Amino acid sequence: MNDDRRVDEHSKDKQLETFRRETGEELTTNQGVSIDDTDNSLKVGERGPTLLEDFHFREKMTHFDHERIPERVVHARGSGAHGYFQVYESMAEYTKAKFLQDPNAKTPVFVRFSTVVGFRGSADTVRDVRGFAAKFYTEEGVYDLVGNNMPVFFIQDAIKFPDLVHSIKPEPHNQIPQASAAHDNFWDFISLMPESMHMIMWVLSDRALPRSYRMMEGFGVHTFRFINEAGKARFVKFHWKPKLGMHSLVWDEVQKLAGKDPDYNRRDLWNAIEMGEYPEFELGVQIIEEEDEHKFDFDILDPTKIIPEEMVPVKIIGKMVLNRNPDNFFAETEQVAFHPGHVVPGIDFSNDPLLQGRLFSYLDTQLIRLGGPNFAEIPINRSACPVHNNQRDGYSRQTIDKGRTNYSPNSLGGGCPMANPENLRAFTHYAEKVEGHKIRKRSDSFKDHFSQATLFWNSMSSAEKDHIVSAAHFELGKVQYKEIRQRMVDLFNQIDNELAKRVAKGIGIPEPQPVAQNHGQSSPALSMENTVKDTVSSRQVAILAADGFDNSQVNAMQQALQNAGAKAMIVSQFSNTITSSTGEEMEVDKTFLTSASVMFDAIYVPGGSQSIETLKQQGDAIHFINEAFRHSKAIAATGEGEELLKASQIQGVHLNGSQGEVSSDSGVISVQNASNMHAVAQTFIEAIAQHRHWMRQQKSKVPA
Ligand code: HDD
Repeated sequence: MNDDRRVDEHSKDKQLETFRRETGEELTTNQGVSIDDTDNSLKVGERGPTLLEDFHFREKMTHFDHERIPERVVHARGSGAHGYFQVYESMAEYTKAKFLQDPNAKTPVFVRFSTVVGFRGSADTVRDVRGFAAKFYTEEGVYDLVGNNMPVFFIQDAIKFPDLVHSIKPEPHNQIPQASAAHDNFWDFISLMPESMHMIMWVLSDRALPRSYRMMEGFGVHTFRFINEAGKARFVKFHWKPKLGMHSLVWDEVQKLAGKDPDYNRRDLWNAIEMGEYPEFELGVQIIEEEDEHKFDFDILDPTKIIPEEMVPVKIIGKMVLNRNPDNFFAETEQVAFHPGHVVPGIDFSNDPLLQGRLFSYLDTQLIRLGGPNFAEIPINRSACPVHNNQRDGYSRQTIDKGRTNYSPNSLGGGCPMANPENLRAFTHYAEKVEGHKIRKRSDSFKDHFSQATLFWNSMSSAEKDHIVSAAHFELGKVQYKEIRQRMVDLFNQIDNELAKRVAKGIGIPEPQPVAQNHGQSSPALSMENTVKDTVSSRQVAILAADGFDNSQVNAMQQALQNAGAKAMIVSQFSNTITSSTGEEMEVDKTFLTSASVMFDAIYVPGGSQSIETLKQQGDAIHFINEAFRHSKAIAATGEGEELLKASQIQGVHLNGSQGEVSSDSGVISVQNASNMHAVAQTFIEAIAQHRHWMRQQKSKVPA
């Protein structure tokens, strides 16, 4: 018996290796019998009927017929990656969890990011919460941190989850709409569920449109417990902070991307890892002493509440690096089974009623989704440390348990496997003292549904507020029943009168009178404006060019972008090579047909009079510029490139770079005299790092 529990960064990979299979040369049946023809079924004569004895046909066909498993009832569409987690310093003071002790130890992880509402084949870029589920293969067993990219949830009690999900999924009579909350059923439900309003503010905000899975925060949402070696418990909230900062797309852009590249976020994650741009997230914790449980003006067991970072700082304790794509989507990303109940010694639950219900649902769902109780044997789900118990049999059992005993206590098997109360490594549930009457009732401490929604609204920049209001116009604009829109305006009015009036204006509802006083508090950590904006690492830049482009300008810009970690691509009319004004040839990476401005973070237009004259005649090139401008992206033009900007609708509105001067007003850099390409490129790079330039005025005048 090998009972070695040691786990290192490579343990999980080595375990998976035992299940991997390369494609061999010879085609066989599942029984290993060689096959001479897989293109023609066995028939009576060339034109006769197929024979039942064609075992190769039957096996091939039945396997195919059974290829699909039920998709997840929520979070059906997702993308996964392997990596490792490493703690920065021992957390022994707070928790005995082994993987949080040794800064030199790397624990293997598998992470799955997901959208919530859409079906498995739906588009990535939709307005939705994103799942952020991490599986840690620790030497004390599997630990799952099953979180989202928003720190609160729609409901306070898990018993409402089926209602919530029914309301947001496509309506049952016609299965419309796909991957969208913009329909009557959802807003009908929400308008009757004031506890959802804090979460609704997050869902209407830019957080619901991440530029990349690599550029969003993650949250454990609930309050959990850390338990240290001495048995002392503290409350803890988990946070993931992306090293690249938090960045989002804009609404018009996500809708276009859903058609141009429905796999946008999936592709981004995959490509980043293939390129060696490994996504990194830091793990942070907010720790609350047990005696401080009641010191807040909200209940820390209420999952519709955050603990503002200004109130309890987030202590950064380690980092996760995702450095390997899965070998097989189905085997790994589809079959991975997360469960908030997968905890290890040192981490425990709280009485949050949403968490308590989740502890039932996840195991239950895997039984139907993965076909029975043996899902923990599926390679991606296997613990990296040994597993021993008396659980046996069931569909597709893999393990060959030796010996005659499958019960406990036993004497015939030497009493093994044995639950040992002396084992200090064993999981011991925290002995919280609880007493009360059996009642179906919500605590009064869960009743304030609006203060933190107001806090969120107050914390937004003016651009973020604009986006929330127009998101509400879109979502509620799709709602046919006016009484639902009215009820929503009434709820927004509980948050802030200005917000309610602005929402009302766009959806044909009278502007309401104030009913509640805004408390005026804010939390700067909630605004994405305050995120990291110092890197262009892995950003995608389109260089628009045609025959006759200025080679030295393109080279200088490409080099500078590459040095800064960004990826520049030549976009032109045909997928061919183009020739510069001095005769150099350059490969075209993408065409106007195979790409679009929405797939890039920034645009550069180099000079070269012939190139610019050609591009000026191409509506696609003009559209590229207008659209990127509308989406507030950085745009640079050098030499004659400025003429292309002038030919677009952004002309006159924002171009204030005069000859020889480098200007980045509102992220548009236009320099006629390109003698100092170094300075231009640096200004452009700084403008890209800003992610978007919301301050641009008159954006709506630009047609795109
Ligand atoms: Fe859930 C999947 C996150 C509330 C029931 N949930 C699921 C996934 C994530 C979350 C990230 C996808 C995991 C994966 O990639 O496979 N869920 C959350 C968060 C919640 C939450 C952060 C609130 C704080 N969920 C929640 C409740 C219930 C569920 C209240 C039911 C009582 N969730 C499920 C589920 C899913 C699931 C039905 C579907 C597929 C799966 O579990 O494996 O059991």
